[in-house]
Order: sequence, then structure tokens, then C-alpha cells
Amino acid sequence: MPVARPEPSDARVISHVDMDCFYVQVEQRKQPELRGLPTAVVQYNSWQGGGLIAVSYEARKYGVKRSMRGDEAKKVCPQIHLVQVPVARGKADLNLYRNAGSEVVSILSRKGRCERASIDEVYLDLTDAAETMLSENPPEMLEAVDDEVLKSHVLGLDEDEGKEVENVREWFCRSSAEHRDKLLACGAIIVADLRMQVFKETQFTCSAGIAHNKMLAKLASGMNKPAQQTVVPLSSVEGLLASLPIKKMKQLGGKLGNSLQSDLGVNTVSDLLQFPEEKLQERYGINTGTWLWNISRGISGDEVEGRILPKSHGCGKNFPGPQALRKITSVQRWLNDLCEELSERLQSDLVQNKRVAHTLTLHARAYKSNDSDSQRKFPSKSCPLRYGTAKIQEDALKLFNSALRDFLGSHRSETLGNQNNGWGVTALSVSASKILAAPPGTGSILRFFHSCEPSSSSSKQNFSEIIQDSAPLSPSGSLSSSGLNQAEPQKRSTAEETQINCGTSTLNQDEQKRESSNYKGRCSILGFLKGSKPSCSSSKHEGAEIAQEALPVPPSGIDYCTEHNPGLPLKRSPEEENIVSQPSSDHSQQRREMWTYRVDEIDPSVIDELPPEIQEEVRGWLRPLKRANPVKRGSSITNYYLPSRKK
Ligand code: TTP
Repeated sequence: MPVARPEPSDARVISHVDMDCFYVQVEQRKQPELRGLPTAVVQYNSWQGGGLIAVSYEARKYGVKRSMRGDEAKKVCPQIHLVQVPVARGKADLNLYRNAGSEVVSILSRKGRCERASIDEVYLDLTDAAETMLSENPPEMLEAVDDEVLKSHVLGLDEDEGKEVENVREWFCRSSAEHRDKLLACGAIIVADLRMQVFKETQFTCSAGIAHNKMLAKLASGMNKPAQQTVVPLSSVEGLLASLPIKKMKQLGGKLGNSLQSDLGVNTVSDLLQFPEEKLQERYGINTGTWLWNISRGISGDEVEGRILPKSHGCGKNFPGPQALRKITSVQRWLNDLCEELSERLQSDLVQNKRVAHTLTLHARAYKSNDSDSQRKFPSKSCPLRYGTAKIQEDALKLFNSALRDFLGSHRSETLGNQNNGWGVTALSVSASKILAAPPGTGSILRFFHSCEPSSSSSKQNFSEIIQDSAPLSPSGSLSSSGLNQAEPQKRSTAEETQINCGTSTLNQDEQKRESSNYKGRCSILGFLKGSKPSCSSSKHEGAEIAQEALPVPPSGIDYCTEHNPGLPLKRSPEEENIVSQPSSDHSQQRREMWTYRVDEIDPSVIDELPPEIQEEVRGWLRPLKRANPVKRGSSITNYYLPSRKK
């Protein structure tokens, strides 16, 4: 549900940084000979050459899109290089990309509060850094402005042909500018510098938006890709939002956006401006009404959360069409694999970051061949998370069985047997959420880990033995138990504990400051891209196409692995779409209290971690208009906001 937070009266400088064709860049770093060539990353599935999940900008020029299969991509671009996603346990293994994302985060977090929003995007609050720069080293005093800064796109700036760079330089160095514009200019200089550091240290390019709030920064970051940044001065906000379709706004992609269109005839953000706040409140409630009124004016008080570690861990796999799982034994086999991976990631999170997850959730998508109740979805189920692979596997299977019983509307044991009773599971995932700092007393466990190789099977086994029985499942499904032995006395000193914490990818603040002040980059990332290979284009026209192509069309049959935001959406197979429905029998008295979710008990933070389609579904149960779908990344905003500047 959107939350209307007032914007602070003091101007903030917020940036949204989004990696360019991220998985492709990661693969190109591994195989540098692919740099600058049309390349796409495909899901390992061999059907029609696999599903494309990331497409290089060089390939996009030929019309290759994420929605295509490998074979189709080869037709439109015969020279394309298709790289397979790494596979582990029979499914996509995203660790390579996840770790690459962490490298970038550790660099971007050097200058201010940093929120890792997904595997490849972060928000930065650079207000303090910008204020410091403005008071100590304002742009108008700079001897030279970096090329990367001069390549910024400043919305609303006069863009006389041939004078773009001069105009941008003038905008950055105006001594007469308003304080908030000067702050934005400082923020943009800092972001350009950070982007260059990312490029130097990781070889990855990224694009950024710089604005006074998260919403505007996010809208701007996709406007000029790849390897460029866009600044949104306050005076340009109205122009940016005016013709933007309402459904492109964050949280208006779903039911709320639909209602605005059908009930109020609102199609663009400027249409929304005609409605007084009271009217919107009357229709959608006080909070949502105010939120709508605010966002139509570019007002958003959302804060950048200081979080560089994922909010949850999730592993899932799709089983489209004929691959659907029809036996409990098959489900169990896959659940075991998914839980094993989840358990490994939980263990390394505990060792590296001293964090403990508290909630295990199982989500699935399923069909039944005799279903007339097309509304009945496979319910998601949660329980307190117990550490140890075997325990997670056991609990996940119980959650699945309970959910299947609810789904089938029958408690009869034969419906859960191994014979096919007309049900099939087309997607399965497990996630661990409510991740909090490990409670005092886990020091000895951590020390135990430090003396072992975390990934060795013996350490895993021992770890399970240490803690697996410490937190029995709660029959009520309450989320209070951590799964760790909280009675363990704290034996580690604060200094030692801190040392463990620093085992993550973040540098300490002093090191970070030294590193960044030593950095005197004068290179231009875009220049590098243009110079290195012939095919990189940055024309405005292409920018619009690129942005449109970036709208994610989920490939079918893809697996996903999530951190904070689920990366890969589930897609219904044609077989599932065509299922004929039949009445289901009443099974309410057979519901087992132990695993049943009561809607009002659902922890909203858990919902955010689910695959997008399931999020929508769960929110639908909660309240029809409670929260609409978030807008997908890579919005095609350039199609609606006509930039006046040509390159
Ligand atoms: P995006 O940021 O949406 O796209 P991108 O980085 O590939 O390209 P762009 O430059 O337009 O931002 O997604 C980041 C990565 O997440 C992407 O490289 C691959 C993965 N991903 C999927 O696997 N499936 C999907 O449906 C989407 C949207 C992304």
C-alpha cells in the first residue's frame, strides 16, 4: 500500500543507480572478447535456444529483446553471442551476478546512505556529501569539470545543437543558482565520480538519475542508458511528469492504476492534477488519496534505507507446461534442492554478516485439472525458520503439503499421494525473510564457523547439529522464534564482533574516503564505450527504443533467485492458462491450524519478498486496492517525456 510520507522541507539529493544490461556485463567481464559485441544471457533451458534474460545494447540495436528465445534472437541478429546462465542443482545459479552486484554496492556506498534495491540497482542519499561539497568546494570554483559530469543530461535545459556541453557546464557552475539546484549539481558530480569508480574497479557501466527524491531519481535513471546520468531540477519536475502514463508510476501498474483509469478517467499524471486532494481521499482513503495527490506533483518523502545487504533470500524454479511436477516425491526432490541452496546462503549470511533469518515461506503456482474455482490460488505458507538444511527441507515440505491440502480443497490423504490426482505444480520457491542481527549469544557459533571452511560439508553438518533443534516449529505459525540458541552466553568482545561484521564487502568509512579522494578520474565511460567498439550508440532516438525494450517481459520457464527484490517473475504456461475449472469440495473443517495463514497475520515485509506475480496475488487477498503492482524497471519514460536535446 502506498504510504504518503511528507517530504522534508530541506532539499535532499537522491540518486538511483541502475547497472546497464547487468548479467551481460558480468559475462563480458568473464569473457572480455565479447565486449562491444551483440550478446545476450539465456536461461539454460534448451527449448528454442533458451529464454533471453539480459540483452546487450549492441544486440538491442538489431531488435533483440528480452522476451525472445535464443533462436528468435539469432534470426534477427545472426552474429549474436548467447551465453548460458550458470547452472547449479538443475537451476539457474545467480551467485555470480549477486556477488558482482555486491562489488558495485561496496563502491557506491562510499559517499552516503545506500539502499540496495535489487540485484543491480541502488538508491543513494547524497545530501550530506553534496552539502559538504557545496560549502567546501562548490562547482563554480572548480578548475575543470570532469567529462563524465559534462555528459550529464539536465532536464529542462536549453539544448541548442552543438552547445550541449557548454550549456551543461554553465548549469553546473552557475553561482546565481538556487541552493537546491546547486546541491543537485554537487550530487551529480559525486554520482559521476562514483560511476567512474565503479567502472575502474569493476569494469561495469551504470546509469543514474539524480533528483530531490527517490521517485524522481528512479524515473530519471532509465531515461538515458547506457552509461549516462540524468539530473532532474525542481523546475523540470512538472514537465517530466506531465505526459507520463499513470501506469508507469511506481505502484500504479496494477489495480490502483486500473481504477484511476477506469473510474476517474486518469491516463497521465497531469490528468491526476485536476483532482483535489479531498476528492482522491474520498475515493481511495486518506493515505492513498494524499499519496496520489503528492506523486502527481513529484512529491515523495520516501527515505533511502541504509541497507546494503539483502532483505531476504529466495530460491525458486519454474516448471512450465509438461515439466509440471505431479507427484509429491518430485516436489520433495526439488524442494530439497531449493532448501539446500537457501540454507547455504543463510549460513554464509550468518557467518559474513551475523544476520539471522526468522521466517521461512513457501510459494508455489499450481493447477488442478478439475478446477471450476479459477480464483483459488495456491496459498503461500510461512513458519518460523529453523536453521539446518534438513530442518528447512522438512519444514518446507510440511508447508507445501498444507498448502496443497488447502489448494485441493480436500484433506483426503490420497489427494496428496504419489498418484496423479489432477494437480500439477508449475513453480516452486522458498524464501527466508525477517532477517535481523544475530542475537547476543551467537558468538560461539560464529567462532565455530570461523574455524571451519564455511562451504565445506563438514562445517555445514556441524552447524546443523549445533542449532537445528533449538527452535521447534510454532503451531501457531507465529514469527517469534529465531531458530538460534539464544541462551548461548556472549563470549566475543565487541571488537571481535565488529571484525566479523566487517567481513562483508563494505570498506570502513575512512578507507572509503581516502580511496575516493585519491581518485582523480578524468575518463569518460561513454567515451570508452564509443571508442572501444563501433556499435554503441547513444542517440536520443535509440535511447527511447532502449528504454522501451527494457520493460521486462518475463521469459517463460525461467528460474529465479532473489535477494531483496525478486528478480525473475513467474509466468503461467499456456497449458495452465487453458485449465478447465470444476467445483471444489468444502474442506474448511479439515484445515489444520498449524500451518494456516490468517490474512491479517501476514507480515507485510514478507510479501515484498515474493515473486512479483505472487505479491500481487497476496495483496489481492489482503485488500483489493491496497497496493498496486510496482512499475517494472527500465521504464520507457523517454517515450513520454520528449527530450529537447539531441546528441
Ligand atoms: P534490469 O535492470 O531490468 O535490466 P538490465 O540490467 O539487463 O538492462 P537495463 O540496462 O535495461 O537496465 O535487470 C537486471 C538483471 O536482472 C538483468 O541483467 C537480468 C535479470 N533479469 C532477469 O533475469 N529477468 C527479468 O525478467 C528481468 C527484468 C531481469
